[in-house]
Amino acid sequence: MALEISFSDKTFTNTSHTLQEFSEISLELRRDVIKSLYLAKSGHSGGSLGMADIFAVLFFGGILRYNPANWQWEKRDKFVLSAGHIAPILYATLARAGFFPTKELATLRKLHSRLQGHPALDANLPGIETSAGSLGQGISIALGMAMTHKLIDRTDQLVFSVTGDGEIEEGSVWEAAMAAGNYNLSNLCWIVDNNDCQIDGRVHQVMSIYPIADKFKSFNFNVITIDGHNYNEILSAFNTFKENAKTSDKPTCIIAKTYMGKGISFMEDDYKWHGMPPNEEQARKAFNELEKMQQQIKSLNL
Ligand SMILES: Cc1ncc(C[n+]2csc(CCOP(=O)(O)OP(=O)(O)O)c2C)c(N)n1
Repeated sequence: MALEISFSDKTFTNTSHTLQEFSEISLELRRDVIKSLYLAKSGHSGGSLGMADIFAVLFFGGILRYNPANWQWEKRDKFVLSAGHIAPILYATLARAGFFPTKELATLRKLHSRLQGHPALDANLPGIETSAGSLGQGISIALGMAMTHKLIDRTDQLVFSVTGDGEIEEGSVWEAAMAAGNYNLSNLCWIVDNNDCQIDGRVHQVMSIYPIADKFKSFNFNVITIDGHNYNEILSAFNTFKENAKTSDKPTCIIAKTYMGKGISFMEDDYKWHGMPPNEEQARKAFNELEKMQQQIKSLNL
């Protein structure tokens, strides 16, 4: 029987959640990623799945301030996905936050869809602050937003941006880092998805970016290293950043140790899943694994 894909219209609130709830939200996001990539027959599975736990906390843990009903609300915090290729996790998150109907997730990468393979500003998808995909550029745009909020408009708006660890092999990101430190942009939270995987190998083998923490410290950042799949550590890092934004004159870098493909056994920690969608058999396996995980989470009563 052919695999039938549908998207529930469930949305999640941006408030405090239990660990159990965060696990369930992340599972839903992972399911959405698998579904939309399976339907698209192309796209980036590994990084999207690996960042699901961080997106769950950032968008549904009361960290990022946004209003899906009026998404261009002028006091909103900004989120910029510099690693534009992991758009599937951003789209799933925005849909589950109520920015647009969840059924639109079925249109990923289709002609004329608002959900292009990389976020596209001219597609007019609510929640997309900038186009991205050319690695290294989004973080400089985020930097500009942080400068505007802190130095020109003098508002308390925060700017969050995700870069990959392969992405930080791009030279321009270090100019952004230097400027963020130099201009004391304490309202900037730079999240590095440190899965040590990129398009064609291990990051440390392609071109080492280590030690990452020392590099950011030398550019005047507060650096927090976390397990990017541990909800308590993710929450605590974001709360520390929010405190830093008020009391410190340094930007914050969260180095999130993650696993590419996290949650799907045959994709985990394998760079070959950087830019590959699941085929039918793999999608079935993935749904089974996520279902099993859902049952386990229910029984754990976290
Ligand atoms: C300027 C630029 N060069 C090359 C690419 C092609 N490219 C897309 S993703 C990628 C690897 C990025 O690795 P990482 O940031 O670690 O992302 P992950 O593999 O963890 O998803 C490359 C080289 C690009 N999009 N932009």
